[in-house]
Amino acid sequence: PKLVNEDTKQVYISTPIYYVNGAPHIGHLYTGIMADVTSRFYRSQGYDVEFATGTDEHGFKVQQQALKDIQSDKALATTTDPAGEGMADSNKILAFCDLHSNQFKKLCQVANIQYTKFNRTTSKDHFAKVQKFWNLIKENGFIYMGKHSGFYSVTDECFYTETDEKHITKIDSTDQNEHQQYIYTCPNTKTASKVEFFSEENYKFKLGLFKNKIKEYLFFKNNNVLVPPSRSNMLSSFLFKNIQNIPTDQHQVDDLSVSRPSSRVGWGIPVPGDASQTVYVWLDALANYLAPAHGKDSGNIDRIPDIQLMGKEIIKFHSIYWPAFLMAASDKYKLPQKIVVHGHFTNNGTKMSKSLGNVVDPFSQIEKYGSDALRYYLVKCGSFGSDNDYLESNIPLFYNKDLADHLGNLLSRSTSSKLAVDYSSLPLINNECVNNGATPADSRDSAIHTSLLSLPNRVSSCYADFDFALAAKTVLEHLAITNKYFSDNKPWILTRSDPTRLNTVIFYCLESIRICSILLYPIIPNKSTEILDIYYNHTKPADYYFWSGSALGSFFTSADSINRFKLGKIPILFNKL
Ligand code: ME8
Repeated sequence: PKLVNEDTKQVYISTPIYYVNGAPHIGHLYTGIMADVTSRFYRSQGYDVEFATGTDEHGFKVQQQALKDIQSDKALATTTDPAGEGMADSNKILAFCDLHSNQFKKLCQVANIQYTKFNRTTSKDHFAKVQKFWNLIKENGFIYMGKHSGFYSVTDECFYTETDEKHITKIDSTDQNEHQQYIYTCPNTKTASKVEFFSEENYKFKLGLFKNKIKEYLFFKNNNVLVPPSRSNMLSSFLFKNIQNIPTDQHQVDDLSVSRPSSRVGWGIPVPGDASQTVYVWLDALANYLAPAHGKDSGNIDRIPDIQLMGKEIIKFHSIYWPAFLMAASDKYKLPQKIVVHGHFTNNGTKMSKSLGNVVDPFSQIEKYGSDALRYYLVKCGSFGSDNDYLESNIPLFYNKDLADHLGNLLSRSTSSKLAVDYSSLPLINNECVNNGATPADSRDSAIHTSLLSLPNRVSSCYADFDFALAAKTVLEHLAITNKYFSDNKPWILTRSDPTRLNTVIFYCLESIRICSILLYPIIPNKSTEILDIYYNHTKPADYYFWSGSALGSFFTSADSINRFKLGKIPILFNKL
């Protein structure tokens, strides 16, 4: 598999920006970690990485929740209003947004998610971005004033389509404003949520005109944009209605309403030149991805993420609306190359979501198990193809079984002082075998030698394919081979009977630990750094996280590295959880 932008070695990776209507949960952390693994992997291959995440702070849903919390939560009302009386509603809403946005930022910090940009849609530069983007689309003639009536879902911040309306029922009650109430029952999950009926004037975007170009971009150009490709099923009904029976040119894609009356949704960015309308929260949010031009050949056009990660429920917004907006704004934009879509974490089979109130708090999980253990768990059991139940008991289980028993055990037994290894003999072995690709002199070393030699490439292809669970599994398999190699060769006997053979055996074990730590670095950066610090005397991980270059080549080649290794006191790195 190929990496993106192999010519420029620059990549821009993004996560969705999260609604601030509540605190972050495990699902949000999951996407952040998948994006962080991607970006650490790309850095390891020598790329200059831009990694953007952030918070989505406008729209009806946030506005509604903020007003509710401000009313009911005295603490929020007083802490956000130091002057006491008279703070404008919009300032209070902003204070509410600050509170939750900071929690998302804090989560990145404790989970070791190394973003380069944290976008907030309430920031000044975002305001300018959205208005500029709107104007480009408008000036190109793709936005017009129209009328829209239909059922609106506050949870999803979108109007339902005709097909969805089959699942909407009238219920026997009205809200405090005497509005008729409706319920939408999701045909897949059977969950019910409230929807409202609106009939209003708003600006519309000529989405229908882009149908064929979008199809070409997603399906016909052979660029494999969607990862995994099976996710395209979720778009077929939208783009093709019925692929088999209806000729595609006879199927109309409806235009999309892209503004809301400010009287209903005031919390947002005004439509340029018409303050009676607020820009639709999804157009507003998607514009967060536009980043300043970068690099020599980019001209003046904004940068678009090359790799976009997200949960499956927002695939339509990212693979249809977003490229359509971009195409409408300018034909110079370089469309996203990979739209990487993962399943949901569920709680006892039900999707974890703020609206349903069944979420797991990521902060307490990190406090309890440490960020590496949680990252490892999420990578191992989260899957891009399916949904997965969050099973807390598996966090210590996976950590102990895989990392402590395999990597930790190998590290402690190979560095035991009882073996009395003479490290100064190791470089010779290195130069003769692993480094120059020669076959080992002793056939007892063939299996581990071959496995170690091909490991970096095998693991790289898993990362490049976004199959991080398989990357970890591949490393673990090599560690299992190494542990068996250790036992089979009985170094505790060799130390008395055959010191030369002892050195060979220990060399392979130490090289395996070193290379496996580098390859696991994107997933468990803390532990890998601790281990690699024993090998390398470096102050920043950048020095050893490359594995496309010489860093992976060899370690036991200079007297300096041997001295460092000898002097380093090996601490017990893996305390079982
Ligand atoms: O949709 N399992 O924000 P959001 C896995 N603001 N991932 C989950 C998850 C779960 N149970 N729940 C949430 C929005 N996520 C918009 C996005 S982008 C221009 C605007 C993750 O707060 C997953 O990445 O509802 C999902 O797509 C995202 O959080 C939705 O976060």
